[in-house]
Amino acid sequence: MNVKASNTVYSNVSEIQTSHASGVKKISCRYTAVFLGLLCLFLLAGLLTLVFLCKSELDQEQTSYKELEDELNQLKDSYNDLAKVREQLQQKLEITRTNELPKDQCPLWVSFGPSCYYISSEEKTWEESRKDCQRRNSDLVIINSDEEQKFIMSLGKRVWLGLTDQDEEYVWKWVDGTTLAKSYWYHPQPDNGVDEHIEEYCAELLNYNDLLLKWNDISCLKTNHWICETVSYWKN
Ligand SMILES: [Ca+2]
Ligand SMILES: [Ca+2]
Ligand SMILES: [Ca+2]
Repeated sequence: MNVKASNTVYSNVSEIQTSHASGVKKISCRYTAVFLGLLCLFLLAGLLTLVFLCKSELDQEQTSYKELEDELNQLKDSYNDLAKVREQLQQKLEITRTNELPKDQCPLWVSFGPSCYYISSEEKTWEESRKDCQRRNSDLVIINSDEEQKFIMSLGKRVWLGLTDQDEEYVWKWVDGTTLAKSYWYHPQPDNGVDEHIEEYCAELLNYNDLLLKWNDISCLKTNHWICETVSYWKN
């Protein structure tokens, strides 16, 4: 082989090697492109899955919130219904209280109008008398009308009334907390014990003059008969 032929062979070999290297590079680029394309697809799929999961969770939370809202509305409706029932029961109770009780509702007490009355045979202080009434599920008598005043007067006893100005001088209140509206004081009562030199915080019904059975203020520590009144059904 001469030199020229030898150079030609080397030149061919070099071209083949260059061509081969170029082919390897092209294949490598294709694989990289395919790999990147697949990677993008996986990322896209992952992103879509994440969005789907988040949306499902959000939907579930919205559903739970809606259920809670419905439950709250049902509870509000139930509360309103119960409030109506309570109001109706209160009205019925009020009607029952204001209706005249049959006589057999006061088997041991005296019946008058809507109330039952217990008239004591003993004498006690105002406070002790009141406690006795409370033990009998009642309280000291409250005069609500002329008729009731006349009825209490007709019993002919000097008795405690459920009336006091212990909280504020000359502001007379009944034992149920109501302020005195119509009164039956025996003139010049109430005088707060101006001649007795002792504070007078409790009211009594006098009986020393049949024509003038009216009210007097007196020391709560004096002893008197007392009258209990209840407007409820008999409980003892
Ligand atoms: Ca009364
Ligand atoms: Ca007084
Ligand atoms: Ca007095």
